Amino acid sequence: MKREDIEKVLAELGELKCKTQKDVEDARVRFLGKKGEITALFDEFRTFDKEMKAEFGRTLNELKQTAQARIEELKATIGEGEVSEGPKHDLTMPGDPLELGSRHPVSIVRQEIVDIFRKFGYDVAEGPEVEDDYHVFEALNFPPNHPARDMQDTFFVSTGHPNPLLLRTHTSSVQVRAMENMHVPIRVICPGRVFRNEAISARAHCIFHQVEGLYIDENVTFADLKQAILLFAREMFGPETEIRMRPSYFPFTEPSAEVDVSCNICHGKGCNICKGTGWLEILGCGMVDPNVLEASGIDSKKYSGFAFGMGLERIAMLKWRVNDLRHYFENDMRFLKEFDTAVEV
Ligand code: 2U9
Repeated sequence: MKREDIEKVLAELGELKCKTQKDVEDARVRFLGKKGEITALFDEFRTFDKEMKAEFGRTLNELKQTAQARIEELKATIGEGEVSEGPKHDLTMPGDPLELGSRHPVSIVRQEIVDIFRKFGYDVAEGPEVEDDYHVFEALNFPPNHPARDMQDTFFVSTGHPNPLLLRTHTSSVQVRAMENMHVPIRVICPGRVFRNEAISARAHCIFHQVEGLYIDENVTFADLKQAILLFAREMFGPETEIRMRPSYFPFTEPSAEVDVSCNICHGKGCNICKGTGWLEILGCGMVDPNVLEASGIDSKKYSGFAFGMGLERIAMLKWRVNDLRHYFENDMRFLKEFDTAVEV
């Protein structure tokens, strides 16, 4: 190695011109890369004896620092130079399409139900998912030892408290709050998410969605309930739909009924969706138990009311003939895209 070798590299560095970041990278490789000119000088330097090392060590280090500083300087300034060369991108190229979302089937069904009841003059109310024992059980006439109040059936957030917090097992707690806060007549529907401590299967899930309704006024009778449900069923499932009611039991309604709609797939002939019966169960309902009215301060001698409740996943399963509830919770795009009411996100 001679002094001239180092000076030659220094001169090259001084004359270095780059137009693009790629040129800068090429220059870095040329001088400082594994096989670069400065790296080669260092390789040679390693073979020198003590005396030669003392002569060249400092100058070589300075050369390396000069090269690094020059490359960094070019890297930092090159952007400005490029702008004057015109845009790097072809602005006439078509853009990437924006992915459109689609509404979840449960949301579609909820909206349909809410729209129907709004037309009937119902208000829509929502309430907390974490509730207290009073609004989920006590005010709804659940006896103290009812199985739903058990840890086996309900998710408790806090225990050992006289009024423990829990995840609501139905949206009825929202109607209880409506009775506390609104004046009679009350006409309200409550859509929302509910939680039950159930093993997950094709037919059950620990989270699902309901729409419940409540109507309280003077002289509300079972005939009003039946007519409201019939009108709803015809709006929801088509004008030909018939309903039938079967006696049932709920702590909060008396009398209570389960409602079936005529199967609009086989029109009563019997198919595998209605399991050959010609009927599909869609909701439960009943006349509000006087104890429930009184618990929220409504005079049960003057007023009466009806209530109903339905599971949205079940209705969506019937509507689209989905045979496994778990699809609604897995967010698999192949499933979600089946529901074609695309909306912009
Ligand atoms: C108040 C008074 C009465 C709401 C009602 C049902 C019947 C019912 C189930 C349907 C399927 C729940 O999702 S599901 O598992 N619901 O059968 N719900 S009457 O009754 C009320 C609610 C609030 C104050």
